[in-house]
Amino acid sequence: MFITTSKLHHLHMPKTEAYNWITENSYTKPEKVDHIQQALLERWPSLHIEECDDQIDRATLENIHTSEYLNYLMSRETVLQEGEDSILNDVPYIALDKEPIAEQAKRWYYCSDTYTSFTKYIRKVACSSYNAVHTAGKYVLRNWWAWYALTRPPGHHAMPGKASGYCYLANASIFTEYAVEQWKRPVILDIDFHHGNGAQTIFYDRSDVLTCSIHADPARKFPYFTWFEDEIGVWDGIGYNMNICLEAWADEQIYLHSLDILLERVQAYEADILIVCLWFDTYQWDPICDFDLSIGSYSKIAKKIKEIGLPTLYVQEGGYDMEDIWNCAVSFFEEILD
Ligand code: Q9C
Ligand code: ZN
Repeated sequence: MFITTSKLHHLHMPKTEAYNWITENSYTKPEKVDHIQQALLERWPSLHIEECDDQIDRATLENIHTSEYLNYLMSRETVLQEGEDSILNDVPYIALDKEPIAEQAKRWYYCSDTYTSFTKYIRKVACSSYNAVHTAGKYVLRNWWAWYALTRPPGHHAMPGKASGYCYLANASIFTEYAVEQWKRPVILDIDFHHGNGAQTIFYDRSDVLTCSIHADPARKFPYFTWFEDEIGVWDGIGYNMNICLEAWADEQIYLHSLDILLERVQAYEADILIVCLWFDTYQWDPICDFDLSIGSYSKIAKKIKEIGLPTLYVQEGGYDMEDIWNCAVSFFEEILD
């Protein structure tokens, strides 16, 4: 297995986020990917790591994102100061169908929550994160069996015209669309603790991409509003979206059982490439999540995914425990590399 990383991710370091009027330190620390990279290299010293810059075709991004949103991301570099965060304290759900003229109101239009901060170099950083996914994905399209895009920021909550849940560009979805253009039949399997709502939204009316997610019940956790089990797709997409929502303290047994259900559907779909939105915020000590998986659970999850036997692109999403996150990663990839 091989890894791509986003060269520029240290340029994005939001300081704070807000939740219920409380301002906390941001959970999206750059160290988490650094630590994982270090741990994987210690375990497998000859691992090939490719660092990716921000050179990516705008047309590739525009397959998923709106042009006005991409312009907004780009203009942060001139509008924001070095080190400035633009976190919201509140999000008004009004007048959301048209870009406002006032600069200070635009963030309400281009961001849907109070945790996702725009920073000065966010365009560069998000493009470099996507480029790592794109570069890894292109190897997988050539039938390399596993590449891991160890990137930051994540992507699975990003919407065509909005940042959300620490995400700016819909990394996995942009690449999935690219794969469809290359005549592939992809599956997105999202095993982050939170629902993969970007991919569900983007591919909801389509049958040429299967989207599956196991996540915390949105009745309890982000992204809250929707993303329940009865959301199975619309029009051509009926039957091509599958959600499994779990209660708090869901343990290994419940989790593996849910994974079996999704993987059965993946197999029936006869995909030729698997895109896994991967992360370790399902870990029992994660500070913002409430599942009960242990370090050893990740080997078992990896084993099941590997048994599907498809060329697989692993895309990093969330994960906030700074003590054990690399142990979870090593446990997962030990099984993949075995
Ligand atoms: N007090 C990803 O895992 N909820 N995004 C924060 C903290 C936001 C998660 C509440 C969760 C966003 C990629
Ligand atoms: Zn998450």
